[in-house]
Formats: sequence, structure tokens, C-alpha cells
Amino acid sequence: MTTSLNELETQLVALKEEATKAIAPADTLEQLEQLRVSYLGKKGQLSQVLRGMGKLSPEDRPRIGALANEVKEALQEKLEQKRQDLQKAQIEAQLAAETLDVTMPGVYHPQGRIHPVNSIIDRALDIFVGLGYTVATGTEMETDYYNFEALNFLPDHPARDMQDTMYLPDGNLLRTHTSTVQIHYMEENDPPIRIVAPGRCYRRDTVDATHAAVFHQIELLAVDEGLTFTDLKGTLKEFVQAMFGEELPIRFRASYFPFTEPSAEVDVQWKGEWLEVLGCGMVDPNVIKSVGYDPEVYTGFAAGLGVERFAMKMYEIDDIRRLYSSDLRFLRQF
Ligand code: 2NL
Repeated sequence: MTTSLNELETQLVALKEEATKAIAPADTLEQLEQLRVSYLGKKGQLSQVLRGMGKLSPEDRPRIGALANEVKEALQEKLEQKRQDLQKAQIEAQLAAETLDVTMPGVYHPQGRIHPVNSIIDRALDIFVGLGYTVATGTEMETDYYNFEALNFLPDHPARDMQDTMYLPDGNLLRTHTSTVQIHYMEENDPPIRIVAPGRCYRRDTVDATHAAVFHQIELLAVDEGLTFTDLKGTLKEFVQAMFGEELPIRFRASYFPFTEPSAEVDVQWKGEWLEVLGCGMVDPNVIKSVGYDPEVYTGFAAGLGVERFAMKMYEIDDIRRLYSSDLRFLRQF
């Protein structure tokens, strides 16, 4: 049986029609390649149809050959056109997906910040730790002994009148200074001592622009053999300079505290004004004795600063209550 000319012609036309229909809806480059292989590949449908050519008479062959070429070229053109369309669509889709609209408004991420009181505490502790001091903390509720008696406040000592204390119904009290921490620390450790004690303190003060009932203190204590007032001066000069960030004049004015003798107040000259920033002194021998150290062997120096007062001077804050009013317009300035 010979394959007739008509039969081959019909097959070629049908192949072209079928392939054209198959190419039109292809929507990926992979699909398109599969179609190319299946119609025009070495073992594809066109090759298979052409295999029937061998059975044609020599005079019919050129006609079929020409028709086959026409079909092949037409399909190649359709495949190429489709390939370009798909590639273009792919690039456009990618560009659309990767578009970054630089004109969009940003997203606001509110950022918290360190409260000025904590910032002073953090910086002061950093400085003292740098000088070899250890940070010590304790409880806010205390006994009369740790807050007053061990610190040389005798029952009838006039200095007790210097503080108005919050007493609790059980006879305990809320500490009026962090010296309590230092008494505990000395009871539990032998000299040499180098500690810095930050913390919240309480006084029964009427609240006004310069007084808060709850405030923060940082106290410093060094006990060793042979410590002198000169060591205290050098240490505080170092501290004040590190705090203010520049070499400022400082002066010591004689003062009085029950727990130090001699005692002094430290002023720093800043922006043309003398600011009182610290109280200090040599630890009173009675305090040394009360924790079980021998005052003939050991001397010590101590200093204390009120954090809120310090912040008010350093940041030029007019009213201590601003520090606790949670007003973001105020707090955002620090
Ligand atoms: C101030 C003054 C001061 C101390 C605190 C202290 C502690 C012990 C022994 C001796 Cl355990 N002294 N602390 C000494 C002098 C001054 O504070 O104006 N504070 C706000």
C-alpha cells in the first residue's frame, strides 16, 4: 500500500492546524519547548509525516517537500512569536513584583529612651566600675539600726531631725539613703572595700519644685588601710569630670553629716555658676566600729549624690516633678 499524495497533504495541513491551536494557549516557556519538541523535534510529528515521503513517486516529492517546509517555517515563526510574548510577560511580571515605591510614606516606629534619672545612674555606675568599684544593692524597707543607729545617728542626735522618715506600722522604715546597703556590705565583707550603691529612697517631705518624697541616691564607699581625704578628693574630681565630660573647677566646702568626719560638700563650676553636686567625707570612726572593723587600722571615705538633684542641675530642669510626670514632650528631650 502506498501513501497517496493527498493523504500526506491532508496530514501536513492537519498537523499545522493542530500545532497552531496548541501553541496559542501555551503560557510558560517550558510548555512552549515541549510543544516544539513534540511537533518539530527529530522524533516529532512533522518528521513522522515526512517518513511517508519515501513511498511517493519522485515527481510528487517536491510538492510535499515544499509543503512540509512551509508548515515547518510557519510553526517555527509561531513558536518564536509566542516565545517572545511569554518572555516579555515574564519580565513585566517580575518588574511589577519587585517595584519599590520610594514615594510611600514611612512607617513610624516609636522608639523608647532612657529616663534622665536612669541615664545619670547608668553613667555614674560606669565611671565607678571603671575605677574598680563594685555595685551593691539592698532592700528599700529597713530597720532603724541600718538606717540610723549604725550610721552614728544617736537617739538624741540633732541630725535625726535632718530627715523626716516614713515609718511602717511594724516599726521598720523606708530607707532615707542607700548608706544602709553599705552597712550590710561591710558587715558581710572585710576591707578593702570599694562599693557604689544606687537606689530608691524615701523621705517624708512635702513635694514641691525641689523636693520629692521618693528619689534616688548613689552612694560611694571605700574602706582600706591608709585612705585619706586626698584619695577622696582625687576620686570625686575624676568622677565629676567624667560626668560633665570636661575638666571643670571643683571646690570642697566644709559641711556636716552624722556619718562622716570631716564632711564636705562638693561644688562644680559649670557655665559660670557653682553647682552643688555631692556630699562627702571621711567615714566616722564610730561607723567603722559599728560594723566590726578596727578604726585604728582602717579609714574610709564616702560620698552621696541625689540623682534627681544632679539631673536637674546637669540638664537645667526647673522642677523635680517633671521627672515623674511622664510627659513625653519633656522626656523626649533627653
Ligand atoms: C548627700 C551626702 C553622703 C555618705 C553620704 C556614707 C555612708 C557610709 C558611711 C559614711 Cl556607710 N558615709 N555616705 C557620706 C557623706 C555624704 O551623702 O548629700 N547625699 C545626697
